[in-house]
Parts: sequence; structure tokens; C-alpha cells
Amino acid sequence: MMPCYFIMGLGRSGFSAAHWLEKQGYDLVAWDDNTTLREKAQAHSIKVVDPFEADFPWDRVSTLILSPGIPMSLPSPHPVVTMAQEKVTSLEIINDMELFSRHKRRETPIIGITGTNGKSTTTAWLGEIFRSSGKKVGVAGNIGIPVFDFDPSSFMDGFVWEISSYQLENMPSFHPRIAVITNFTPDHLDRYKSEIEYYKTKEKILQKMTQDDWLVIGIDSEPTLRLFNQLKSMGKCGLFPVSVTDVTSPYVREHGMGIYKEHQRIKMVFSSRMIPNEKKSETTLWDLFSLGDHPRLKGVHNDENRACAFGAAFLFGVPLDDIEMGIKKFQGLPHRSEYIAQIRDVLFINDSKATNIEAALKSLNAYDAIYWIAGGVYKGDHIARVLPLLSRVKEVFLIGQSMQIFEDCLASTVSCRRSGTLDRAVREAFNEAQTMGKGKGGTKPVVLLAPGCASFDQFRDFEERGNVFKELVMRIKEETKQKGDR
Ligand code: UMA
Repeated sequence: MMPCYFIMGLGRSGFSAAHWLEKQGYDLVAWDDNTTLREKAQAHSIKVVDPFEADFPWDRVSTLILSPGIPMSLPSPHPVVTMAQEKVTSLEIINDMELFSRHKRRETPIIGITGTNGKSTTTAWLGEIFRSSGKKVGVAGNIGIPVFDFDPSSFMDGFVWEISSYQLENMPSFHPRIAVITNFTPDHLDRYKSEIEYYKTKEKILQKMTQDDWLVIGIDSEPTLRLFNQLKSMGKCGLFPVSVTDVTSPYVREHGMGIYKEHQRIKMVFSSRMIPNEKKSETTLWDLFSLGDHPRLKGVHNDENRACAFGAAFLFGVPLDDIEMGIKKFQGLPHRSEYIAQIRDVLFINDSKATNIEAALKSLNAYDAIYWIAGGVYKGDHIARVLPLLSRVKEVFLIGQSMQIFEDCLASTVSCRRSGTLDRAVREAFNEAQTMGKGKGGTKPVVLLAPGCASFDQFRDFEERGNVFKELVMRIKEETKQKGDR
């Protein structure tokens, strides 16, 4: 009997999967708690039925396709998930990515990119490299493009997917040819019992991988270094470690394969010994790039992203010249250390995607003379870790729910102001930046939005927060122009 799919959640991923299933003639029912989204689905001939009504076809449903944003357990299981588990014995719970993997052409490889920070940038960077090399790839996933925006049966050189821990919860048979793990630091602690459980969920990307597959693993965070050492002793898959710091680079050199830092240069070592069935034993060394020399993507975190994208493209077989061309062409993603404008001598950078402390920390590390806009919904991930970087910060402009927590932690080290809203914070930061002037060695002052928090107290999501920031900056620019400035 043909399975009947129940699609719960008709946001970007759920709608796209439902639409594809409907077009293919599969039996399906769908639901979303949001009326507008239900109406949109119905307008596209998707059958919408309330799971709490008597006419819901529980006797036919075998597979629940659950949107990543809908929790199965923490903070609390969604009532529809609980009900489905009660109503259907041996219910299979998967998501759109798992469904796509089952229906794609077998020979089309997937590169799956996960980690806590940098995965969107690495994904987009890799996409640019493939395009520069004339390859046809579908870039999708957590980056904001549902996988079913591509046709699974189309002829492609590959799919490049950003995959979140939410997504990895429900992808039991997912098998990437190349996986990338950028780093692990605490995040999403409302959805997982512990940091360990969050990391374990991310590690599910490896579950079906074999010795014919490659894992590019950033080892500059402690938990990923630990994972690398474990995997090394297990011999699970080909390991290509990436380090952009002096501390972990010796591990790469010892492994004889991967990307590492030497003096201020990033180098790649590759040994044919590690290739299955390769008889010759040769080690090749390439000098790749200078730390921090990309014109737009500043900071060590971007060197890490760039090195991970480099490694994945290299293992995929993209020629070095094409990789370099793609690396150079990439302009960065919106809301990730995005340059917005220079007004008078003040630079405005939008890093709204810095939704946790670790990401804010990396952003702070990339600039000097910072007027830092921070705060929102604090995730409990140790603000105090920014203290060593506060010499770079001239003043902090606090917004949102977490103002008190941030002030308690930072105010004895740096001047903090309770701006409250983003609107006030941007104006106050600009005024201060103009009066305080340049930093050490003449560096330009930077108004940096890197909140270190989620946005949900004041905005729909980090994208809306970043867009509002851009609009505010543009308004200031216009006003400044009218006053007769450059
Ligand atoms: N819904 C209900 N009841 C609920 C909760 C939600 O019906 O109690 C419905 C909502 O009305 C909505 C849908 O379920 O229509 C929620 O879907 P979703 O939150 O899973 O959102 P999608 O639009 O499908 O977007 C998802 C990813 N969202 C999440 O993981 C939260 C997007 O990642 C991803 O880009 C998209 O699929 C395409 O693959 C976003 C994200 O915030 C960027 N990711 C998190 C992050 O990066 O930190 C993990």
C-alpha cells in the first residue's frame, strides 16, 4: 500500500515538501497551527485536515514529516506529535531532507554542512566555489532554501546542504558523501537536555558514513577536537581536520592530512596514503592563503569557514584554480558580518546572525574601536566569555530582555548603556562613535550589531532584526547627507 504522509508544519520546508508530494500524486494530509499557512496550502491543492478532528485519517498515516522548528520533546512536545505517536503504531518520523534523500538520484552526492557557527557562510561559500567551477549544484537547507525547491530527480553534480541539529533529529538514513562540521559550542539549550545531547544530535550527520566518505572537521573548538580524536581511533570515515590556530595545528600536521596554520599562512597537506586503494605514498603541501586577507570576510571565524569550504571542494575534486576563484568571488551573506555603510568615519556592520555568545565573540575579535549593540533573548551560554575582548569595545549599547544580565556581567569592565530598542541603540552608538573617533593605529570606529542573543523578544527572527538595523543605518546616512555631509 502506498504510504500516507502526514505533514506537520507548513512553513518553508513543510510547504515545499507537501507541494512536491502532491504533484507526484502521493497520498498526504497536512496541518499547521497557523490559519494563513493552511489557507495557502489549500490554495495549492494540498489536503489540510485538523488532526484533532474525527475525520483525520490516522488509520492510513504511516510517516510524519515534521518541520524542524516543531519540538518532539523539549521545551515541550507538540501535542500533534504526541497524538500521532499514540494513534499510529510504529510511526516513522522524518523531515523534508530525509524524504528528499530517499527520492533523489542515487548517484547525486550530497555535501552536508553542520556545526554551531559558520555553517551558512561555509555552505554559501562552497556553493560559489562549485559555480565558479561550472558545476551544477543545489544549495539548500537551514540556509533558508527548502531542499524541495530543487527537483530530487534532476541531473545535478551535487547538493550542498546546511543542516541544523533540529534537522538532524529526523534524518535516520541520511548519508552525505562529504560532511563538514565547523565547530561545536553551546547553543539551543532550550531544546536539548545538555550540551552533550546537542553535540550528539549534530554528530548524527556521521551515522551512515563509511570509509569511502570524507569528514571535514574544524578542530578549533574543544568538543570537535575530542570528536576528531575519537573518530581517528575508530577509522569510521576519511578525516580531513581544519585548524586556523597555533594551538590545534600540530594535530593536523601529525595526521598528515588537512588544513592548518603556520606563521600567518594557511596551508594544506594531503597524503595519497589516505585514499582508499591508493598504493603510492606521497605527501603534498600547498600554501593556500594569508590569515584574514579576504577583503570582505574578516575575523578568524571566516578563515575557519573559508578553510572548511576549501577542504570540502578539494575533496570533491574541484581544481585548485577554480576553488581560489570561488573563494575570491564570494561576497558574504546578509546578516553575517555584513558591511552596511560608512557614515563620516564610522563603519556599520550587521552581524545579526550572532545569536549566541560564541558567535558574538568571534565578531568582536574581528574589529577594533567597537561600539557594540548587544542583547535580546539570552541563551544562558556564559556572557563572561567576552570579558577578555572588551579592550576592543569602547561602549556597549544594550537592547531587549537581557539588558540587566549583560549589564551585571560587563559594566565593571566597560561602559554600558541601556538603550532598550535597536532604534535608540543605533543612534546612540553612532553619536558616541563620532565623538570618540578612531581606535588604536587610526582604525575606524565600528558600530557593530552582534547581539549574542536570539531576537524573539523584539523581532520575528534574526533576519528582521538585521533588516531593521540596515534601514536605521540608511536613514541616518540620508539625514547626514541632507545636513551636507559626504
Ligand atoms: N508550527 C506549528 N505549531 C507550532 C510551531 C510551529 O504549526 O507549535 C508551524 C509554524 O506555523 C510554521 C512551521 O510550523 O509554519 C514551522 O516551521 P519551521 O519553524 O520548521 O520553519 P520553516 O519555515 O519550515 O523553516 C525551516 C527552518 N526553521 C527552523 O529550523 C526553525 C529554517 O531554518 C530553514 O531555513 C528552512 O526550514 C528551510 O530548510 C531557520 C532557523 O531558524 C533559518 N534555523 C535554526 C537556526 O539556524 O538556529 C535551527
